[in-house]
Amino acid sequence: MLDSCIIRQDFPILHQSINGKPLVYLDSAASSQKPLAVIQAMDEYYRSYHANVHRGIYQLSERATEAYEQARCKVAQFINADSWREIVFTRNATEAINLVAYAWGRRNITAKDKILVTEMEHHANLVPWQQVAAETGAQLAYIPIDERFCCDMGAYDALLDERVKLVAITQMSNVLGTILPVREFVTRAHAAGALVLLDGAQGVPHLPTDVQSLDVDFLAASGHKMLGPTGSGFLYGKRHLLEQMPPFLTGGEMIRRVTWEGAEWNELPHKFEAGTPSIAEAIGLGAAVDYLSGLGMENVRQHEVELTRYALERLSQVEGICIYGPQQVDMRGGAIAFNLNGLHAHDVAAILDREGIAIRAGHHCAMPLHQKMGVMATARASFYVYNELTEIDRLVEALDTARRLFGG
Ligand code: C6P
Repeated sequence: MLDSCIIRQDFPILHQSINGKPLVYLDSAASSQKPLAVIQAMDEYYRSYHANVHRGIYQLSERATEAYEQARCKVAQFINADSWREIVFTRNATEAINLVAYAWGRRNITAKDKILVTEMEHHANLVPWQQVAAETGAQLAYIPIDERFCCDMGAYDALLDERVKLVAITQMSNVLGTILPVREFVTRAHAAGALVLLDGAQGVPHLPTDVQSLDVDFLAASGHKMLGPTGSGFLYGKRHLLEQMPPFLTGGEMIRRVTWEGAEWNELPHKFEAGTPSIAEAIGLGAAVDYLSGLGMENVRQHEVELTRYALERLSQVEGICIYGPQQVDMRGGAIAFNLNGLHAHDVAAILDREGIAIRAGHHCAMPLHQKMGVMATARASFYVYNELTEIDRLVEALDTARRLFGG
């Protein structure tokens, strides 16, 4: 495992008490905490070289432009994109998926076509496709999950026909923790002539991700879930696809030339970055990528495998608990949703908060999935590089307290 004692020194926010108890932060799937390296990179930008990018012929602007573009290269390298031109900065994964839905979906999907998504998608990778389907008349079909909380690949094959234009799937479920066999999805989709959009909001922060070996056509991710600042995210798209797509938003920055009659678009990726971008946030994301690369994504994954293994073992001993998601750690990541018999998930979260433990409760923006599971809400603990086994012990103790308090 990674030495979380050392790692925790880099995260100032973790060194505090909540309700008189040392904070245990188990909500990284919603948003991760930030290391000093990220905070300092953004601070340094604002203190020493803030200026707009791609515009000024003066030193501050040139320095800001260089740092902004360097961050893009770091992201490209992190996911092994073929070129930095394939990385478009966005505010988050949601915006990246909407970019594809607007600029590619509405252009390429017609009433004859089908879009496939899984039943475990976050609303961010579901509602945009419902909208595209509603506007174009295309059919939206769902790849079912089985009793192991994995995708039913036989059902996927049955749904895949020549009408399917897009398969939009998550890399890792934010509720079940399920890791999808992305390469298998892609091989079958491509054989059927469909493109694949991968929602990497939960996968990219926790799993080594290589877009070329996965051969996905688009990948969306959020910076704030991978140690970066809020307001940072990115879209990866294969260059030939991005080249063919019209812009999503229009205005300054994204043009090459404007006349009274019209405009010509800038080259990639600037064509998709209208207006002044989130410069500090991109620089912060670059620092986050450096931090994760320094740890090594294989080590990040291994650390979370150990945490998840221990958590599943300890949690399964809690009386009256129901855990949603695969049992085997090689098939899942460190987001564990559960319910305690007779207790509402919000009550569980509120009691844990009294013990200084932060978890999330609700439908986690996956309402159809919760409907399928027959529950309105779940409690969810999720881990990252700074979490330790002793924090799982604290979680289990607090759940026992919750059960006793409510007489469960
Ligand atoms: N899930 C969670 O607590 P944004 O909000 O754009 O940064 O990320 C959207 C998103 C997309 N896909 C998946 C699989 C996600 O988990 C998320 C965000 C958070 O689970 C907030 S709802």
